[in-house]
Amino acid sequence: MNNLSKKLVTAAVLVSAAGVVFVAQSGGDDEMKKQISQARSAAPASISGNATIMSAGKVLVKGTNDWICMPDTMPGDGNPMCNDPTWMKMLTALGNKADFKADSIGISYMLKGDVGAGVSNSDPYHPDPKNADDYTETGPHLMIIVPKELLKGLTDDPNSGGPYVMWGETPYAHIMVPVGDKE
Ligand SMILES: [Cu+2]
Repeated sequence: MNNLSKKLVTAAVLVSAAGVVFVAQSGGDDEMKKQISQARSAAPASISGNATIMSAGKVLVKGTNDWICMPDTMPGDGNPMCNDPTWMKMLTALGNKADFKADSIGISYMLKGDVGAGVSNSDPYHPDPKNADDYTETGPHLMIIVPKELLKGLTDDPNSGGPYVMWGETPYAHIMVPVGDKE
C-alpha cells in the first residue's frame, strides 16, 4: 500500500470511529482553536458555525447540523473542507478502497482551495500526485457528488476554465466547481 492510501485508510478509519471518539482536551488550546477556525474557514459561517469539527479523527466540537468540517483534507495539508453526510460516506469508501454509489447529492465546500496540495485528476491513489501528468490544484471550489450517469458530457479537463469531473473513472467521481480565483 502506498503512503497516500495508508493516510486515506487511517483518515477513514478515524472518520468511521467519529461517533465514539471524543477528545479529552487538556492543553494545546491555542493549537485547537487554530484548527477549529481553519476547519470553519472552508465554508460559509451559516454552515461551518454549526458543524461538527473533526481533526485527525477526533471530534473537537460537536455540531448541531449534518456537516463535518476538518482543518485538513489529508493529514497536515492545510486544506480545510466541510462535508455533508454523502461526502463523508464517499471519503470513507475512498479510504477503504471500497465501492461507493451515490444515492443522494453530496456537497463539500473547499473555499480555501487546495493550492499547493493538489491531486492527480484521474487517480486518487497516485503514488506521487505532484508528479502526475494530470496533477491539478484548484482555488476556492465546491465538490459535488451526483449519480455517475449525470456526469456525462462534462469535461474531465481541469484547465477548461469551468466545472470539471475529478476521478471520473472511479467510484469517487465528483464535479469540481470553481467559485473563486486562486490566490
Ligand atoms: Cu476539493
